Parts: sequence; C-alpha cells; structure tokens
Amino acid sequence: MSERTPVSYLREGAVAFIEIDNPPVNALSAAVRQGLADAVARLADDPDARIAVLFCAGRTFIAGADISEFGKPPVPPFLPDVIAMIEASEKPVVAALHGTVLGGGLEVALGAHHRVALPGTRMGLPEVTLGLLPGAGGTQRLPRAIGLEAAIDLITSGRQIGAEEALTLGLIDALAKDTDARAAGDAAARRLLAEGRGPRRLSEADAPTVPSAGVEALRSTLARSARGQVAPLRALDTIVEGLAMPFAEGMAHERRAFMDLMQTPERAGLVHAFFAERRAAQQDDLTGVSPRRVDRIGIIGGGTMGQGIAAAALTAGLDVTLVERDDAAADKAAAGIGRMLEGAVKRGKLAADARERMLGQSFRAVASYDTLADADLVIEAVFENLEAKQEVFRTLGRVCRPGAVLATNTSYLDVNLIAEASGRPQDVIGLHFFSPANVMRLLEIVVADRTAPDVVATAFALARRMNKIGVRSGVCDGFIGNRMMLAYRTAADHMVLDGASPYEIDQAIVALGFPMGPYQVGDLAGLDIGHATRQRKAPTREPRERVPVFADRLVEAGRLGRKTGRGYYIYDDQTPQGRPDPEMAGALDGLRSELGIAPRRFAPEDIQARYMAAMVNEGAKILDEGIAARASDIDVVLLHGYGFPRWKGGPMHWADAQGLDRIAADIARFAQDDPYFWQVSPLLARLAAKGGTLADVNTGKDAT
Ligand code: 3H9
Repeated sequence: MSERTPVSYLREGAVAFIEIDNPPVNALSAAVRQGLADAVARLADDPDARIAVLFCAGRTFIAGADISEFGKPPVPPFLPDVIAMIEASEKPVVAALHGTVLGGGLEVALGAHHRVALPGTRMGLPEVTLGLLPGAGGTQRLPRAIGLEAAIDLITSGRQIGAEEALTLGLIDALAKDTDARAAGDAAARRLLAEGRGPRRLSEADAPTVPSAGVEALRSTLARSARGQVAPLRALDTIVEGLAMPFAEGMAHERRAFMDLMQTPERAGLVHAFFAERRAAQQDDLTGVSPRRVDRIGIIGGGTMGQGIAAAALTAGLDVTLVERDDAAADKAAAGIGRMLEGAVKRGKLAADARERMLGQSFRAVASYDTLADADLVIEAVFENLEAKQEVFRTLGRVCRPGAVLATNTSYLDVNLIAEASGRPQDVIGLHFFSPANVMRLLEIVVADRTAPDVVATAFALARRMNKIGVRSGVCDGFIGNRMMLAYRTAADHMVLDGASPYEIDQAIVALGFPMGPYQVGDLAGLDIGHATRQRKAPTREPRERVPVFADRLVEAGRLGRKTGRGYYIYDDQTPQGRPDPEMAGALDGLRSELGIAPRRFAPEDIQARYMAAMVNEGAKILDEGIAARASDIDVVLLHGYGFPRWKGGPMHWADAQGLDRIAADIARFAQDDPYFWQVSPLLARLAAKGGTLADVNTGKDAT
C-alpha cells in the first residue's frame, strides 16, 4: 500500500488546485515540503494549467514549520528552496488563506504571487516566541510586502494580526467573502486570468530603505523588552542587514541566523514550553471519558479571587451565579466584576455590548445558596480555612443537583477532607486558579482520592473553554506550585539569615530572567501571607528547621509590603516600584548576632545555584510522589504561575539541560551546612547517578 501523500494536485480547466492535507495544523513536515516541490514541478509541466491555487484542508492554512522536527538533522528539500520554486513559477500561484497562517505558512504565502484570505484569518511570524527568526524568507519578503516598520513590529513581537489589518498593510491582496478557501482561491485565480496578470515576485520588489536612527531606537526598546532573549534582537539585525544586500544574499544571511538560533538553549527552552503546555492536557487515563456538561456555574465568595473567576467564566460564555453572605457583599462583588470586564473592554479584549449582555443576562450576585440548585459546576472561593470550606461543601452537598461538579479553589488545603464534607466526594475536585484569575492562564486541577474520572475530564474541558492551561496535581500541601515556591523561598530565607541581603537575592533572581525576586513578590502579595503559613506550620515544625525570624518581625512591625508602603522595600510617590530600605542591613545584622550567626557573603552565582537547586529538588520529590505526572507539567506550573523565564523552559527542563549530577553535587555540598533542609530527592539522586533526565520520568496515571 502506498503512503498517503499530504499534497495533492488536481486541475480543473485552466486552474490547478494544490491542496495540503496534513492534520492537525498542516505543518510543513518533510513530506509536505516534498509534496509542494513535486506539485510546483507538475504545474510547470502541465500544458493545460495556466494558474494555480494553493490552499489547505481542515481548520487552517499551514500553521508553520513542523516544530517537532526542530533540533533534529534537517531533511531536504529545505523550505526556503521550496518557496523559491513557488515564487519562480512562470504560472501565477494564488495562496488562499484561512485559519492561522503562521511562520513558515505565511512565508509560503509570501512566496506565492497573490494572497486572498477568508474572513477571520489570522496571520503572523511567531518564530521569536520559539527562540527563532523567520527562516524561509520572512525577514526579506515581509518588509518588501508591508514596509519596514510594520515588518519589524510583526517579526520581533511575533504577534498575530487579523485579515482586515493584513489587508490594510498590504500583506494580502483581497479579503474574500467566501467561507471556503478553495472557492475563494478559484474566484481570485479566474479574476487574475481574465485580467491577464502574470506572477508578481516579492524577491524582485525594491527593498525598503532602512533609517539608521529609527533602528537604533528600536534596538534599545527591544533590548529592554526582550531581556534575556536572543531571538528578537537577532531578528532585527537580520532584517536590517539583509535588506542592505541583494535578495539572494539576504536569504543566505537569514538562513545562517536561523541555523545559529536553532542551536541555542533559548530555542530548546521555548520549544519545550510549547509542547509542555499542550502535553499537560493529555491524560491517557481519561481516553473515552466524556466530560459532564457545564453551562451554568456557581461561585461561592466574591473576593478578588471569586470576582476574577466570575469575569473569566463570563468571558468564556458561561452563565454565572455568585453567592455572597449578604446583599451588600453581593453588590460589591458584582461591581468588582463589572470593573474587571470594563477593563477588558478598554484593553480591546471585549466588545462593550458583549459586556452589557454578560452582566445583564448571564450574571447574578445573590445572598442565597438556593439559586445553585440547577448549577452544573460550583467553585468555592472563600478564605483559606478548612472548617469554613467544609461548611460550604456540606451546604453544597445539600443544595446542588446530583451530578453537579463541586470544586474548591483552595491553594494548599487537603481536598480529600473538603470532599468528604460534601457527602459526595466523587463529584469534588480542586480548581486552583491564580490571581488575577481573569488574566492568569494557569489552573491547577487537583484530583482527590475519590474524584470521578469524568469530573477530572470536566475540569480539563472547563480549563480549555476558559482559555486556561490546566495542569493536573495530586493532593499535598501547596500542590505543585505553592509547594515548589515554599522550597525556593525557604532557601532564599536561609541565605538572608546567613548574610545575604534580600536585595542581593532579588537582583540575582531577576538576573536569571524572573520578572521579580522573591522579596519583591512577597511585598506585592503581602507579607502577612507567608507569616500565616509559618504560623500554621509551627505546631509541626522540626527543631532543626530554621525560621526566617526577620520576616515575622516585619509583619509584627506592621510592615506588610506594598499595601502598607513598607515591607522589604519602601514604596512612596518617588519610588512606587520600591527602593531598598537603608535600615534593613542594620536590622538583619542585629538579628544575626542575636542568633549567633556569623554573616558571610553570597556571590550572585551562589544565590542562583541554591535557589534553583531548592526548586529542582522539590520538583523531583513532587514527581517521585506522583503529585505531578511528568516533569513538563511542573515546568508549565512554574512558567505560568511563578514567573519562571519561558526561554529557560521551566525548572525541570533547566535541570536536565544543566546535568542532574551537577545539581545533586550542589545539594550535597549545601547539605554540609544544613542537612535538614538540603535532603536530596531520592529520584534526583538515582537519575544523577545513572545519567538520566527528569524528562524521562512519568509517574502519573497516564504512565506508559
Ligand atoms: C517556523 O515556521 C519556522 C520557519 O520560519 C522557518 C522554517 C525553515 N508543528 O495548539 P493546538 C500541534 S516556526 C508541529 O492545541 P489550537 C500541537 O502540538 C513555527 N505541531 O491547537 C497539537 O498537537 P497535539 C511557527 C504543531 O487550535 C496540535 O497541533 N508556527 C504545530 O489551540 C494542535 O495544536 C508556530 O509557532 C507545528 N507548527 O492552536 C505555530 N502547531 O494535539 C504554533 C501545532 O498532539 N502553533 N502543532 O497536542 C500554534 O500557535 C497553534 O498550535 C495554532 C492552533 C494556533 C496553530
């Protein structure tokens, strides 16, 4: 049996139809590239064909190069050559676009002689988001098509634009009214034939001139916004330098830059993040399990979290009933949600009439649980107290219809204990949203001992519908993310006890690529939160455990962080982002001598090594215990909930890239001073000894 070819050629009259059919997104695999090259050769040889329409089957035109081929030896024919063949064709080629025309897909379209798009088509060159730059002519053809400024914007940001903007920019020639790409291409081809138009090649168009002053300004803006990343600046240079050369040399220049970037750790980290996000939704034990239907949701508690969840749910088209303890609190929550949606309108993310419709028809804030009798799913978002949450679940168990999913938004409490209180633990699951819940994409899906499989499937379906990235976690204190955070925060606190300043730590962590260091984060979140966690854990504290007394003293002095104008930093009108407190060093020195600690210096690399080792070690324990099913799930949590720099791929990917033996050796060294905190994870030790990687471990229900 011959293998199915992903590219077909069919002629009707004078028009040849070249169709790509490579589900799910028509990525440019080696077979597609070969198929395209063959189809173009056939077009040349077909005496009856006078024009061709290039289009795709399924949900989208080509969404780019096949990312799964990256990092492997390249297989010919290479995409730039295939596009050069298309462009060189003596017979015009019309690209008929629909769906998401991205990366190499847009470069193929730019190689065609005429571009027509269906309404709703989105286009972009997202290569920089993968640590790359357009490697098949994008840096050279796009500026010739739409001008320098717009091309630099699209290429260095990776942002997508809609078909209308593409038409205005001159990226496409026409916006079709059809809903069928083949038909739109056919109509355009017949029009071009009737007008007697021949091929129009961007490679033959004049390159725009490059104003050097403007480019310098752009470079310094980019250097700030793309901190830590190499691709955006390299893309800018490649565009500018390439446009000063003849087209063919510009193409060779682009190819060299593309191949260089392909070898960088940033590219590996970003591609890892891309696949990790998609893998998180794959749960083999749920194959064939249908989610329960969810249209109407209830939310208990109208604080910041409840409001954010409500705004996100309304935006996703769900009907929302929010329950507060009295009418005044319900009104306050409703007003907050109104403001959040108004913010979305102002940012252009939501139409004003859609906001009115959501608030008028799909939302109510009430002071009674009775209205939840017909809810399909209820999310409890009251304050973090086990008894309070159990009380809510006892009530939900009474008022909700059988089969309704009952979710708790707890960030660390035992979901099993909450589930039991409902009297129907099979319906209960943890849905840990991150604040602000209408913005943050991460959702930890916490599966308790007795949660039914279709409830887990429902949670993943809800995550997708709400445009969240759901990651499965088992039950433990803090689940994946907060448990990891406690570990690296503790490592930082120990360094402060031993002589580092919080400012040195924050600087070293920001230098790793995090947007903020742990003490800046603490000030932002409110220092009372960490204090409360320590109080809660105090009764079970081991005598050998070191307590960050300095943090508790700040709280006792009423220095709770940004909200009180002072925490680790001082916040005032001159420095709303905070400035170091000159009294901090003296206070810390006093405390150290009270505790009998002789302070020592920590170099930035020491700080980074300890911080990262604590994070990786805890991640390995989480993996070993089966709390996370795979290392990449942990990466997704840290990337989307804790500011981990995306181009480093996440802590587990980072650890594999560093070599686990190095990290295990670091931990052994740190343990000489503090053997209680620095207990190496048995999994990490095993993998380090045999040269394995965390990526190979799969401990979850979907283990193969
Ligand atoms: C490039 O083009 C370089 C060139 O300049 C130069 C070359 C020389 N390859 O996201 P979804 C898979 S760089 C391989 O869930 P959606 C994805 O893993 C590339 N696989 O769907 C998933 O698989 P699974 C530039 C890909 O509807 C499935 O398709 N292009 C690729 O939410 C569905 O994906 C990009 O960066 C790919 N290119 O969103 C575009 N794309 O089902 C990247 C997707 O097994 N892709 N898959 O988990 C996207 O942004 C989104 O996937 C898209 C669809 C918007 C297309």
